[in-house]
Amino acid sequence: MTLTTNPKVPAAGAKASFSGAFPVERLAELIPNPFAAKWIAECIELCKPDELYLCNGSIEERERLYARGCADGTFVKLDQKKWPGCYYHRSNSNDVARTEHLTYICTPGPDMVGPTNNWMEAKQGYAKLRGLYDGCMRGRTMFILPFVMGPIGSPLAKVGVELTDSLYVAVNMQIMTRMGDVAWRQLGSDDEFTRCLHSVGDVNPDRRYICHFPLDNTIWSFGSGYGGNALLGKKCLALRIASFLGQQQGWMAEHMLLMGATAPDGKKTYVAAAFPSACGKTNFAMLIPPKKYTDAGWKITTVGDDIVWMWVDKDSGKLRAINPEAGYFGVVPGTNEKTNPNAMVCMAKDSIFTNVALLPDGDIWWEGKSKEPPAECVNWEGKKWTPEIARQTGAKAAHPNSRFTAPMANNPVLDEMANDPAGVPVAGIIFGGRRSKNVPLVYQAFNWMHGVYLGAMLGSETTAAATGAVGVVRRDPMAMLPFIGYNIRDYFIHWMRMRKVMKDCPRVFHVNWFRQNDDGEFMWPGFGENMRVLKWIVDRCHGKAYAVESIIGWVPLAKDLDLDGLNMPPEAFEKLQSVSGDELKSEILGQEELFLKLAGEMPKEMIFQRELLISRL
Ligand code: GTP
Ligand code: SPV
Ligand code: MN
Repeated sequence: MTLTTNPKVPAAGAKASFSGAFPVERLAELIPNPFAAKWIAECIELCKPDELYLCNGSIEERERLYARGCADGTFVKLDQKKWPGCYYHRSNSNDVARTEHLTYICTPGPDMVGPTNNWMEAKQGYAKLRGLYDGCMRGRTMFILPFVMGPIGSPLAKVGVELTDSLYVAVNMQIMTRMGDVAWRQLGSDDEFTRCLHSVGDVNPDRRYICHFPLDNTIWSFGSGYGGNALLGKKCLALRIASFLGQQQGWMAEHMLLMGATAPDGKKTYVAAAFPSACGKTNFAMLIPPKKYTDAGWKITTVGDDIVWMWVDKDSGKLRAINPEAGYFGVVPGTNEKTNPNAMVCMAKDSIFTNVALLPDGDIWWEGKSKEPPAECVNWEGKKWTPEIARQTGAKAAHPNSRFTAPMANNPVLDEMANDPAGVPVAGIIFGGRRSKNVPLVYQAFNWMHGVYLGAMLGSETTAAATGAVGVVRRDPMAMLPFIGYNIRDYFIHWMRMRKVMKDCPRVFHVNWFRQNDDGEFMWPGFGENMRVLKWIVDRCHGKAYAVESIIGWVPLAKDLDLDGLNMPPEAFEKLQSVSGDELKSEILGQEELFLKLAGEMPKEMIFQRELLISRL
């Protein structure tokens, strides 16, 4: 049985594809596509693995791989009463987040990648990495993972084949993608698939390269086993390569969640939201509304929590979207029954936990799981951890970027369209960052072009999802700074041009759940209470809710947004929404960072939007 296959697609006529180890002589027989077989043979010759293991994504296969992983130390089987089907993995402590400074776009010349990407000349990139791959799988197994990104049958669905020497990557990819026969069937006799080669190497940051060759539809990743660096269907294919293809072919790949909001009258509105890494996408995508909303008939359903692919439907002229993934690779710390009960259900079975703390009885813990920490555990670094040690040294039990990998089929509020190849219509687009100062809770752009400007100028405090300093405000356009696979100038232009092919475009909004008062406390309760903001947004999409025009955009007054039952007096809300002249000036100065980076290449529409803002000020 294959997981998360679209039931609408007829079953394969052929027998289920092979799963397991096989000798190289059987390669041509077992790999149904000649282009894939040829490429795999070349990679085998380069990497020289001891064993080949073809995956078909079945549950039975996953159990076999978990058993292997428990035997070789990749996994620890958790207490199966508490965590049925769940396994624990601890990574190398130097390999716990995306490494943006080691991530490259490799093209013939630097102009294609622009000022926000690391560039490597393509031939040099291949040469450098070929040296690293040479013999790197001696004594190891090469797992062959055929997968599809996107609901089966969707016009945008893309096939990839990942070759990896990491068993951890193999099982994670089984959860995160649609794997096996579906991929071979979609590929047919074509050679259009993303060639994904991955080796953990010796997990040495000095020999770590995450290289993308968009012109060859190829990804070469070496030296890291971390999600975004190693699960190549995710950020590498579904964002960097896909954004490049989308720009060429007239569609969009974005770092967005996608959710449905069903109102009491039964009308469902889909919105997509771009927040940077570890800034609330998974939480927002699965939110459980406050009781009075559910009592009234509101319901939130999840299509996706991290990535969307969007295109303009020819007939309606409206934007539609799919989630290319089949699972969630979510931030664990801070997740509990109060903040995100649906995520707790998602990870309750058949999931992988990476870099949380392990208890002696096979249970797990993380900061924010419960008020009471365990008396003793082994932390993400494999060291003894007690609350006392934490007090003395500041050591964390779970790494701040510890993650769960869970099948989206586990989600109790999975949207009924999540597997539908036709996708869902997008009525609203939300941009949001993590901003402790200066940025209000919510406002709406005047129009698409102004919305593109707001997205382009998005600022956010850096998080533990990428290595480097945490808490520094940086410009993260559309939450895509680390994921645009080409020149950001062309990316902005692509966003503006999309308007021309839409008959009716989504309304655009800006939110910030993270504003703090002078005591460093969050001014907005967040999580489920974000429903109140979402309701205003949904109503605005249908031309219903009230707002007043301000310098920055359309803003709700206290009376326009439902604060009933929140213990938030109107003055507190106005404070949360207010932006002083000085705050706005400092924000405009902060945007300068991006203008300087693009130097003379910032599209003139963006310069015009800034001039308009300054003149309003
Ligand atoms: P990636 O998977 O890295 O792309 O992250 P994400 O955008 O899905 O972020 P996620 O929902 O996992 O949230 C990241 C962190 O922000 C978690 O620790 C959450 O508890 C916290 N968080 C999410 N939503 C809110 C909110 O509304 N208010 C506050 N204060 N914290 C939040
Ligand atoms: C992010 O960093 O935005 C993530 C986690 O969603 S990873 O897939 O590792 O990039
Ligand atoms: Mn993400």
